[in-house]
Amino acid sequence: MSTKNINTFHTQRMFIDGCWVHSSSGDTRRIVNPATEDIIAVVTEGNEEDSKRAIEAARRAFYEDGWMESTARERADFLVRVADKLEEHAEEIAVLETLNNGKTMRDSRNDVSDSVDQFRYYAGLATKPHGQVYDVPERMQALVIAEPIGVVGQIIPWNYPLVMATQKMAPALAAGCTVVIKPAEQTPLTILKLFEIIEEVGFPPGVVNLVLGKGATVGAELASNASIDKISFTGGTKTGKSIMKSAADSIKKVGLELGGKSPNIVFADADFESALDHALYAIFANQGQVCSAGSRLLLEESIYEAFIPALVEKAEKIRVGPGIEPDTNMGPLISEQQLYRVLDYIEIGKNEGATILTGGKRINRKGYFLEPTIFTDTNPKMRIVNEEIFGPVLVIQTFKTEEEAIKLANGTPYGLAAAVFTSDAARSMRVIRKLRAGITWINTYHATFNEAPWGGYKQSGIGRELGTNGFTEYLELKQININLDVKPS
Ligand code: TXE
Repeated sequence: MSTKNINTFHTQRMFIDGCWVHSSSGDTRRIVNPATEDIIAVVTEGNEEDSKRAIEAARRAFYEDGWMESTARERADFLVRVADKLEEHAEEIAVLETLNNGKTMRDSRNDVSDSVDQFRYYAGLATKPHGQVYDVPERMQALVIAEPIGVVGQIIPWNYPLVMATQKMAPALAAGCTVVIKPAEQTPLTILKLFEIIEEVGFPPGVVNLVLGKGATVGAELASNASIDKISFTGGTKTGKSIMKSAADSIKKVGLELGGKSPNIVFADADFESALDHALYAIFANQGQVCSAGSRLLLEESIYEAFIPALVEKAEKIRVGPGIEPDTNMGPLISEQQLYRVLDYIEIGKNEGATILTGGKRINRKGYFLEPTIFTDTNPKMRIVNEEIFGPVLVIQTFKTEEEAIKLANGTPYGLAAAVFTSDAARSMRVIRKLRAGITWINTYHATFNEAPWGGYKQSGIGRELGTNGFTEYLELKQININLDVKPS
């Protein structure tokens, strides 16, 4: 929805080289509340030229203006101040997130709180010891020091507009990199608020830049421009592949957090009520628009008859409505386009011969609302079993043995997350160790912490975010070998 010069609203600008600017083209974009379909803001629509300007500013800030040589304590101070101001405006930002993205207020509040914590965590990490000292065979001393990678491009999706941005920005800035960040077209509002804070805190010009606009223009420029030293992307696997190809030309470092089709395995000996509640939370949290969503429920055959009616009954009690209303459990999908993408998958599932147990339809009201949907009678070859749907659609598979559960769980090209529900401790570890996934749970789902690394096996991505690994992703290692035998003559 890109338009020329709409005057209805004050057009929000982007932040390049320490200044709020309109795009060079004058284009604007309308931002929609997915719960009401109302236009809630108009923002400037950047393009390749604007991206190039931001990249040049970030390069100058890093190589010429001294950010490269800033001390860890200076950087930590900036990050702590961002955290404090974000916390001060937490409720206002959470409301904005819900209006722009559709998610429930509970989810938005959690996201803002995670963002605050990320700035504090990486502020702390910046000043901790980094580097190594080696004993080497000759009369030498070998040291390894860590240095910032340089100019970083970061591309953010629409499902977690603020928290995905801060989990990339905070470690990059703590490491001493400069940043050019692009939010998703649909969801720029909370990141715009974050940049007001960035401005107030007073980062030197060019250190942190925000370019708004399309993936195909702004995003593609970040991925291909040789002046970017690392590109970090969260989004769909198809887009991730194209970013990796573009990055290959300049051998820029690549971090990718992509899609998933994560299995949630429930054995017959699991605590019934807990497994039930988590199975629903795994798929319907954030409307199923979560990369780690438990979108495949793998049920041991012997509990199928008891589990399914209870699951359907609870799914039908989920209150779907605007996220801003306090008793809402599930909000709308992000856009009409995403709603139709998910509805298409529902048709595909029906045509493949799967049975809908509940849901399957758009809800008849304004906004992009969809009924919580559950499919059974599936087989591992079906597209709805293998492809990421990215909506509130659960697919059920059944198994008889532990080996069969593991085979089914590992049977897609993805490897982001997985969970096991059982009361047998040895089995839980035995199964988890065989699952090819980067984020796993035993008797819970979706619990995640800024302290631990986040990322996927197989086609779910490359590299890790969060924790200490999320920090080292923005560092280069340099070895320094010192000859100890040189003496003054
Ligand atoms: O994602 P895209 P879309 C999955 C999910 C969803 C599908 C499509 O399955 O149904 O992707 O959603 C930017 N060069 N996920 O089309 O395209 C884009 O502007 C550079 C999973 O919205 O991946 C946005 O900022 N950048 C996921 C970001 O990429 C490009 C979250 C994500 O958009 C680009 C979102 C290009 N050529 C979708 N094209 C997750 N892993 O959480 C687009 N972009």
